[in-house]
Amino acid sequence: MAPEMRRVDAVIHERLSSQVALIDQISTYIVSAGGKRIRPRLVLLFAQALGFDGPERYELAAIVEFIHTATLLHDDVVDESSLRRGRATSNALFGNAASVLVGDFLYSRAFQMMVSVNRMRVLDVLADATNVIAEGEVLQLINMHDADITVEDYLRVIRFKTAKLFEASARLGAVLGGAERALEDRCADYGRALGTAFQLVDDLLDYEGKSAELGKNVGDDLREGKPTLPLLLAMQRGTEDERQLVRHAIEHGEVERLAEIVALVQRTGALEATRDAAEAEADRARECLAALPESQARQALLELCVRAVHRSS
Ligand code: GRG
Repeated sequence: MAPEMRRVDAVIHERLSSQVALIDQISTYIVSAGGKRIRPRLVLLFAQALGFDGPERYELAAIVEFIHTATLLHDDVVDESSLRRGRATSNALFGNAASVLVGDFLYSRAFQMMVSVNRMRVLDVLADATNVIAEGEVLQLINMHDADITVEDYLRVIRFKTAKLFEASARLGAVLGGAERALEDRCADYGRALGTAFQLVDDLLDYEGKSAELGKNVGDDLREGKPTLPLLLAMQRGTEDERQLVRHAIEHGEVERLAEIVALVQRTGALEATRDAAEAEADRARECLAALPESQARQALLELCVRAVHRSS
């Protein structure tokens, strides 16, 4: 994939340009910090698996990365995060207003690029996906500091805020590949399951990972009072005192007792159970690939299922 991804990066850098220096500065700052580029990879791999090799694939791959980057810029403001991709966040460096506005620039640039692809189905998929992502963030906001949300409530949030863009990326590859609707839906199901697995692991790494490897601050979720699956499961499995400890942390967003809570999440098996849930989603994703003919791209999609679960960043 390396030469393919270099082509995507070339499109990304070409399309970042703006006459406004601050936009150039911030967008280049965040994009050049890297990132795993998983969503563009999904577009390319599904297009390739279905035999499409037109140049629109690079454009669509860059579009989903722009949308992803816009959501990161906005998310770091909402969450008041200070570290992303191993660097100070854009909001920490340039301020909230500049970060939100450059996020808007990237988001609207993505829509300009979509129009240039000139396919109604592409606009349809991405207009729907971005709307659902925004709904997911608002749902998450409503759930903040609420220790009584259910696992289903939590899963709904992560399917909306994270899995939806994975789903759209996979679907777009299938659209380019001229897949019939049933096959397109299978490809989208893969993206949705992979994205769900990916966010489950993101949430467990917040308790298990190391900030240096993760490129962001461990414990941020607890600081914000985010009721993620590791905490929900620890509450289900702990003693009454332990439940109260976690409930208090969610309701007040405290990190003073982070070490105690990490130990509890580990002791109760909540981390393992979260990883099991991610494995189950990855298995679901794998099953969807049976609909594709054998190819190197299909193999790479299978490998992504392993990497989404067994990763440290
Ligand atoms: C602009 C459409 C739009 C919506 C704004 C703030 C917001 C609404 C959405 C945020 C959604 C969000 C950031 C979800 C988390 C997704 C996630 C797991 C991000 C990290 O993805 P990685 O690990 O990042 O792929 P890298 O750095 O590798 O690119």
